[in-house]
Amino acid sequence: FLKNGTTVGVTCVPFSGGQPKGGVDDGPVEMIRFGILDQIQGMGYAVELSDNMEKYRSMRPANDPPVDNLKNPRYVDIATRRVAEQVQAHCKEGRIALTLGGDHSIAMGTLVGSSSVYGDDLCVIWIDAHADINTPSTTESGNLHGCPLSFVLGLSEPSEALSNAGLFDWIKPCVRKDRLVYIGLRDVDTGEKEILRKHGIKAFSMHDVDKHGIGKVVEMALDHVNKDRLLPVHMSFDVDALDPTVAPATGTPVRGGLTFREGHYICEAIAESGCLVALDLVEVNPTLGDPESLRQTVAVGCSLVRCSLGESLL
Ligand code: 4U7
Ligand code: MN
Ligand code: MN
Ligand code: MN
Repeated sequence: FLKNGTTVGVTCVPFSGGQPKGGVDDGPVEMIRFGILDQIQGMGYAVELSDNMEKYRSMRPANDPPVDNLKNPRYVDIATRRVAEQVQAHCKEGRIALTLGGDHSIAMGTLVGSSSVYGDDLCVIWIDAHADINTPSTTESGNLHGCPLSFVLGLSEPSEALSNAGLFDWIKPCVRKDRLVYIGLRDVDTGEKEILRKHGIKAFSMHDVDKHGIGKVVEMALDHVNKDRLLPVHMSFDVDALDPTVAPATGTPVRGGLTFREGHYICEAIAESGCLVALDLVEVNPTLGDPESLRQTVAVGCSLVRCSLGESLL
């Protein structure tokens, strides 16, 4: 596994506009305070930190009423566009693009960025309790952190209201449906289930993890998107994929999630494949719960990042 000579390009995105709860915008700063950048450097990587992260907060428009039921659409549009530029720049330089969130709407940006460099080859491994594939017409909450995949897959024609407002028109379909795979699902909306079925998108739910074990599930997931283990992989890891006893400080916890080891096993296996080009670690919300839940969640987020970068490989 290549460490020396490889650079990790870090994009910190203190952003909470994709959902209603404040605090998830403090995810990146808490992970940095916990030492994630030094830890990555300590593993033998060079670290390139892009951008001053305060920029994102100042992007919030004064007036941002819903469009098509979507909340904060202008704010999400402008912030994710910025994320896309940052991630693209890292990928162009051959860095592993690490994005620390922030809520999961930022994956619109990270995937546009990585796919602009890796094109059709890009494989996406989405680790989450949720499918995050609602379209502007299926979303009931209107929270854009539940929608990023529908945008990058190009699942719906932009509505008139969205195109009139000039929102999200910079997102072209850029991820292939057969190169997306999920692990960890257990809270999928009815409309999302229909989308997954209709488009034949591969998903391993917690039921599959119970049935086959995590080792087999990760192998099947990689076989689906990346049979020969030669294509570039973008892993988007939502900490709510983990069980709330393992990662309590997150906005949309769901019981019955991945254990500490199952989560880490996924990251280790991806590291072992040698295919990782981009990693998102999102939905850490340091303001939810007591100080111990916060410390535990930040610590587990950092540890997942290190494992994805090969920490536990001997
Ligand atoms: B996360 C939800 F309705 N599906 O669309 C929605 F259940 O990034 C949840 O995975 C979305 O945390 C969760 O609002 C988004 C809901
Ligand atoms: Mn998510
Ligand atoms: Mn989730
Ligand atoms: Mn969430």
